[in-house]
This record gives sequence, C-alpha cells and structure tokens, in this order.
Amino acid sequence: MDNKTRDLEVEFQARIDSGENIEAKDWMPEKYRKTHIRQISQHAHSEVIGMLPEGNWITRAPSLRRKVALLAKVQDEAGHGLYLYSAAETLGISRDQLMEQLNSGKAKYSSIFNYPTVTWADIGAVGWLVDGAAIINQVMLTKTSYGPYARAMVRICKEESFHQRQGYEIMLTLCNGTEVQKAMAQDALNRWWWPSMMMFGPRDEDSPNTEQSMKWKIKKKTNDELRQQFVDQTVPQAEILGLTVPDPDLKWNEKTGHYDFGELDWEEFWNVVKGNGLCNKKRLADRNKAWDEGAWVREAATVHAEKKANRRLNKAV
Ligand code: BYC
Repeated sequence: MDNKTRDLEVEFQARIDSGENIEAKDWMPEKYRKTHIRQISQHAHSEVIGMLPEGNWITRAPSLRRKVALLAKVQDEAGHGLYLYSAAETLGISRDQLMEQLNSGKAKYSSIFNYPTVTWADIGAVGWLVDGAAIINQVMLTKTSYGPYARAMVRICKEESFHQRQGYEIMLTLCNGTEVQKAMAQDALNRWWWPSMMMFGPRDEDSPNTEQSMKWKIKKKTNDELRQQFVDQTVPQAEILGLTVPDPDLKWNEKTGHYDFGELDWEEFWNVVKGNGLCNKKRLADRNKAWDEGAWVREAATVHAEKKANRRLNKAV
C-alpha cells in the first residue's frame, strides 16, 4: 500500500470512529465497498426470495382480512428489495449484475427462506420469528456507517414492525382457538425456532467478517449479541402465547440477566447456506420462472420510459 492510500485509510477510519456517515462519492477502501455490496445485495436478495414462501399462502389465507394483510406484507418486501438494490447500485454495481448473481445461484440470501411453509400457522411463525429476528438485526443497521444503506434501513424497519405484529397476531388467534389450532401453532414454533436463530449467522468465533465489519461500524453488534437479544425478547412472547420453545436447555440465568440456550445445529446451517436445504433448488427455480415471465413487463416499462423521455426532449426543443 502506498503512503497516499495509507493516509486516506487513516482519515477514513477517523471519520468512522467519530460517527460520521460515509456517502457514495466519498473515498472508501476497496474492501469496505466490496463488503457493502456483498451484505446489501444478500439482504436485497433475501427480501426478494422471502416473498416466495409467503406468496405461497396469499390465495389460501383464511379470511379477506388476513389475505389483505399478507398481500401488503409481501408487497412491502418487494419494496425493501428495491430500496436495497438502489443502495447497492451507489457502490458501482449494476442492477443487471445483481439480478444475474441472484438468478444464477452465485449470490447468497438468508438461509431462513429455504424452509417450507406447510401450514397457515407457518405464516404466523414467519411473521413473529423471522420478521422479529430481522428487526433486531435491522434496527442495528439503521446506524450503520454507510449513509445510503442506513437510510434505506430506517424505512424498512418501520414496515417490519407491522410485519412482526401481523405474525404475532396470527399466532395469538391460533393459540386462543381450538386445541387443533393451538397444536398447529406449537408445531410451527417447533420447526421455525432453530432456523430463525440461524438467521444471525455463525458464532462470533466462526464469523470471518465480523471483526472488520465491527471496526468499520458496518455491524454495531456481533452475531451472538443479536442472537441473545432475540432469545431474551422472544421467550416471554412465547410464554404469553402459552407455547413451549423447543429447547430443553433454555433457562433464565439470574446472574447474567439473560436466557441460556442450547447449541444450534451448525451442520444444518452450513448445509443450507451451501445450497442443500429443503427448498434451495425450488426457490431458485421459482425465482427464475418469475424473472422470465416478467420480461414483457420490464420491456414495456423501458419502452414507456424512453417514450416519455423523448416527449420531454421534443417539448424542450
Ligand atoms: N444465511 O462472517 P459472517 C429479510 C454467510 S431478513 C445465509 O457472520 P456477515 C426478510 C455470510 O454471508 C434476512 N448466509 O457474515 C425478513 C458469510 O458468507 P460470505 C436478511 C449466511 O455478513 C422477513 C458467511 O456466512 N437480512 O430479509 O458479517 C421477510 C459468514 O458469516 C447467514 C440481512 O441480510 C444466513 N443466515 O454477517 C422477508 C441483514 N449468516 O458472504 C425478508 C444484513 C451468515 O462471506 N446482513 N451467512 O460468502 C447482515 O447483517 C449480515 O450479513 C449477517 C451475516 C449477520 C447476516
């Protein structure tokens, strides 16, 4: 590294340390730029793929009210994907490149969306647990050091809290219903608890990116800190529902003021991340089908935009 780059890096770190935001046109180390493209695009892809397991239930939601709420939630997720792709584009990657990475299977997205939604209670559990976990992670990201990402997260978090509540309300209704409905809710919790815990990523000692990301304030809390926060927040909610968290080692620890919990199945986690989860192949196939079937919409929108631009140009002449 030459002296000039070294000076720029020192200055850059000083700005981060003083709590300043970094903006798109500011100088930044190449690794900072790349880490952001990686994280923001994985996040955007998660929003887009996240629509699939829930979209699966829109036509089967048990009432018009539930259908409208779920439709709105899935639509919000498409919007979140778009804010995030726009934030990633400020770092010099194109939308076409991002789409190619997702559709070809090169890009990662959250492991959680490779699990199937087999009953209506799963939609409750996804809203409650998956969106609950997402909020914990994303509230931290509203204070992340890269301005365009932090600002996108502020808007996203407002909508996520509605998502979490619609899920919890579904669970509450099922738990106050018949015995069979309550059993459905328990079954959904049993299947979604551990995958939701995995959303926070590997243990800190196995997380190659955390140390540098903390230094650059891309992350303000580690994977394990956020996971603990999720457990502490969610266990009392399960108690209100009258459901049992499927972890025999879960126990309140008076000394630490936190819940102790059992070990995650890391083999399962890495297996899903590497593409071998229950739904990885289906998600990618559905995503590519939707992309191909939407080609005419993209083409029509492009022609319309060109026409509008030409009309403006002709008026100006
Ligand atoms: N799934 O060093 P680490 C949502 C990868 S919510 C798959 O700790 P990092 C939604 C990681 O990418 C979900 N891969 O990484 C909610 C890395 O691989 P590469 C989306 C995972 O980045 C409801 C490797 O493992 N939220 O969208 O420092 C409805 C080592 O990990 C996972 C976000 O994306 C995982 N669970 O920390 C609809 C939030 N965990 O890239 C939609 C933004 C880890 O080095 N992202 N990996 O090959 C983050 O905050 C961080 O990227 C993470 C991981 C905490 C997820």
